[in-house]
Amino acid sequence: MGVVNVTPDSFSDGGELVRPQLAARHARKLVAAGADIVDVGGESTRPGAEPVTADEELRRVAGVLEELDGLAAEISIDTSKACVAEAAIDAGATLVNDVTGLRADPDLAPLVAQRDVECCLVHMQGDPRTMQRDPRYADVVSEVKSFLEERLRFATAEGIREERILVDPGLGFGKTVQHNVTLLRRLHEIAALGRPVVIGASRKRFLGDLTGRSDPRERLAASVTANVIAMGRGARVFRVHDVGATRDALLVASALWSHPGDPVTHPSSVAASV
Ligand code: HH2
Repeated sequence: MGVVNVTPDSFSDGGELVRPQLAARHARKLVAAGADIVDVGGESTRPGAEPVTADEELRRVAGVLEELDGLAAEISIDTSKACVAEAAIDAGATLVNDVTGLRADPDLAPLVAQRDVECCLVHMQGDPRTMQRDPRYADVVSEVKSFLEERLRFATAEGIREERILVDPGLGFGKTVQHNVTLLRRLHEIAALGRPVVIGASRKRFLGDLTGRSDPRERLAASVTANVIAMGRGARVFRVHDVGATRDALLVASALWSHPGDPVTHPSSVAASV
């Protein structure tokens, strides 16, 4: 899944793609580089971001979606607003990526159900304005897993077919570095929910903290590594800014890890067997 942020303030690429033609060209490049899905977003959810109005968000994404008519990839709309999702679905989007896990807008779940599109349920503690102020968990993995289980029950009760639902532990959404690391280490517990796991590690701040790289654009190796390890632990969709490098790494890693259950998947087992 390649990221197309049509926002002036996204943390790693804000302001680059505010013109629809530029955003659409970028989306086509991501598809040429191997993206199966492009995720179009008109509202930044970076820590501290201010919410945007529905009109403004619609205005940002509508032009891009129009330009993407006939794209050879699935279109995902990164929104928590039903009116934005509806316009995107009308324009050809088949996946609604909601970082609030269908909690922000009561009209969104019925829309997804009625239009029979896919949706991604993301875990977030708090909201983007406040989520990085001292997030706390007794056990981050079991709490994220219980949240996603509850959201899955909610979504299916709203009439969304289970096979249409993806889940995402929400790296960076109300999590410290250690919370993100623990989630990635124990991602197989989230994968045990039985729905495809989406992972959004690309260029995120915890990778900067682990590597000392303050510029998000210098976090490519860190991002690719996180995605490869996440794949070994059950992730199936990788939301990334750098599609080509990620694709190559995932292809090579999956060729070498031809048996997902193989103990060699886990570096600790490699160390133990050497
Ligand atoms: N992360 C961001 C936005 N949308 N969606 C999913 N499913 N998972 C994520 O981890 C995720 C997401 C934040 O990253 P980005 O879009 O690059 O930045 P911004 O929110 O500043 O636009």
